[in-house]
Amino acid sequence: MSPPNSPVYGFENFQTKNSPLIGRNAQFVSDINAPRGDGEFLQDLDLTKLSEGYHFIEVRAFRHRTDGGPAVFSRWAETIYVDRLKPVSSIDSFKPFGTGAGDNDIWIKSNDMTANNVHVFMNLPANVTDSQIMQMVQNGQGQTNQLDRDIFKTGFFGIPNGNNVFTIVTFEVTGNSNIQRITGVKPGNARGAGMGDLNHNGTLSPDDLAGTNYGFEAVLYSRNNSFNPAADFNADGLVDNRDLFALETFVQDKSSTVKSETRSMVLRRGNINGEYGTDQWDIDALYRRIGKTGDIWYEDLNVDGIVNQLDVNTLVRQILWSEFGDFNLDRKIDAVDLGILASNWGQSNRGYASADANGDGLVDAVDLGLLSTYWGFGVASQQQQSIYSAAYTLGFSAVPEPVAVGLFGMGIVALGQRQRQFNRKERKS
Ligand SMILES: [Ca+2]
Ligand SMILES: [Ca+2]
Ligand SMILES: [Ca+2]
Ligand SMILES: [Ca+2]
Repeated sequence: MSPPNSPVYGFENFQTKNSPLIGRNAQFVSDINAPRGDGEFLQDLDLTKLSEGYHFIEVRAFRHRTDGGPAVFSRWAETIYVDRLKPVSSIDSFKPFGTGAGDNDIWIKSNDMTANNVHVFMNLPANVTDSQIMQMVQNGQGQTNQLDRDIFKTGFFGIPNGNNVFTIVTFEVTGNSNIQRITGVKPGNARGAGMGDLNHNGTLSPDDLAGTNYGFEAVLYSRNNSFNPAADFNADGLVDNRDLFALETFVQDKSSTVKSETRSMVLRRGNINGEYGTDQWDIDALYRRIGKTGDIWYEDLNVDGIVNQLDVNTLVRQILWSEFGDFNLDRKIDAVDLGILASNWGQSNRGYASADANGDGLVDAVDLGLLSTYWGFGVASQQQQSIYSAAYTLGFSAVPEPVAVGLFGMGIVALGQRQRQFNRKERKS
């Protein structure tokens, strides 16, 4: 250990390579007669142990000296900038100014204090690319002012009430930059009624939903080429079916016109084949498109990136408010649907309206199984009847024997009741 007054106090020797021109003897003491090195000194540094930002390296080079006098050395110092990570910023606070609703200064904090320039944008659509954002920065848009070492500030007029998206572009002295999209930002002082009030005028009315160039439907069908914070219910910076379905839940306690406008909008989203509203033929079309790749925006109803049975489930349940086996889409599974199944029993090339519930074109035990699983769906309890009783009511001639056998096979019909049906068949024939 060197004493504090030593010129090497606090310094370490080079470890990676230490090859002075004046070599060292067997006692590891500098010796003018020892073999010479090449004069190179190298030291690997573990910069992961250093924080982001500026650090200082100082090197002291000592001249060989044989008379025991004071050390002769020269000093070389260099500033280094450790830049392992992208510069990360966060929203520090909103500070209302003036009296306008939603007029706020936004303070942005450079988390590691390495930022030397910050730009910020409000509610950019998700489809705006990083390179487009960098071009906007190049054009001088979104510039903030540095208020303190780690605080950058700018102001926005009329920030809407909703799940706003703030896109922060942070630069550090090395020129490194970072683009962050912060979603679900709700300043305390905001403009409008919030979710669903897309024009931020304080009320959720049908014009906020459809038939306008700013309503929910316009934003939804822009496929994220436009954005509105009052439409982003799940606060992910996107406006898609997840928000559409959340909107429908949200409006259930709103006016009947708002509810019916929303219902119409949800139904329109299920119009897979683009014809005649949303009906059984859209279920057929979606079944045929299972596994589709490429542009699947229309078919990927549950927005999970693939087209599969889950999208049909979404169409039948979330969009049509129905269940598998409701072949006439009256939101009830009852004797009418059983009659449709019975009259198509054993047929092929059938669609949903003709009792093919699972999309394989066949009307068979699988479809009967689905119908019986959801039997009584949407039917008030006092009006419910058992599936066998419905079959009986239909008259056995209307229920082909294989259907009845299918029902028996599933254990739905008791033996005595089956006997009655056979008797009925005999009477009729
Ligand atoms: Ca969303
Ligand atoms: Ca899907
Ligand atoms: Ca029905
Ligand atoms: Ca089928």
